[in-house]
Amino acid sequence: MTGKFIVIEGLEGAGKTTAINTVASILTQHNICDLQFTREPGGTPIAEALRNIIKNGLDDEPLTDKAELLMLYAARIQLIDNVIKPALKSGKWVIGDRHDLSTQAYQGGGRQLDNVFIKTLKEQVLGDFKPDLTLYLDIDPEIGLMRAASRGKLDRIEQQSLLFFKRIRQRYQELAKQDETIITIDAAKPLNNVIEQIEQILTTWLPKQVNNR
Ligand code: T5A
Repeated sequence: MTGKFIVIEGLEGAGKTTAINTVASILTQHNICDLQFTREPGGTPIAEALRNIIKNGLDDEPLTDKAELLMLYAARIQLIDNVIKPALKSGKWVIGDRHDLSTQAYQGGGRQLDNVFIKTLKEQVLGDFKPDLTLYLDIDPEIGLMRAASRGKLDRIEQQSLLFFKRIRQRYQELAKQDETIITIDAAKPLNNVIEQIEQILTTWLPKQVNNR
């Protein structure tokens, strides 16, 4: 019996932390208690070191957009091969704070890197590995960034322009429409409503997965 991989996606301040806790609590209520939590970029010592560079830079050396992209895939494959795949194989369910959809949205939409380049890299690095379910928390970047800013100092990516985040949201929305495993949640609603939306989605989705295990 292999586990399932559920990913939470969205802009900064979308409420991913609450969503992750909600998913974990619903899984536990369904007697799925062996959970592995991951975050991207990060989740292994090498991937965490890359996360630090991606979020904060290093010694004022400019980090190019292509180098950022390559680091994200390096971090991702470290995490997939060393943590996610072994966990799934052992029957654990994995709850991911971001995954490849972030790259499609941030580096493809936000940074406007060439989509063919990203697609080729993705295919070569990830093959056909993908989440079983992605919950995309859709939020206007002005609201999300305001929430994120209330926590204090902004990191390298959070300091980008509003236009950058608008492009990211647009790419997220486009990709969510094209893939039925990505479900959009209105994250502008109050937290209790966001929790209700997640409960409704999982209540429909989970029985099908558990029966297929
Ligand atoms: N990145 C990542 C890429 O560019 N490419 C990639 O491929 C990947 C994987 C990662 C950064 O790297 C980039 C994206 C990111 O810039 P991160 O810290 O993992 O950084 O991600 P962030 O999005 O920056 O994390 P945040 O903590 O900002 O977002 P969350 O987790 O969505 O926000 P959360 O849950 O902490 O909520 C923020 C605040 O808002 C409140 C919460 O209580 C909290 O105070 N809030 C609400 N308030 C009212 N109503 C609601 N519905 C609310 N939901 C949350």
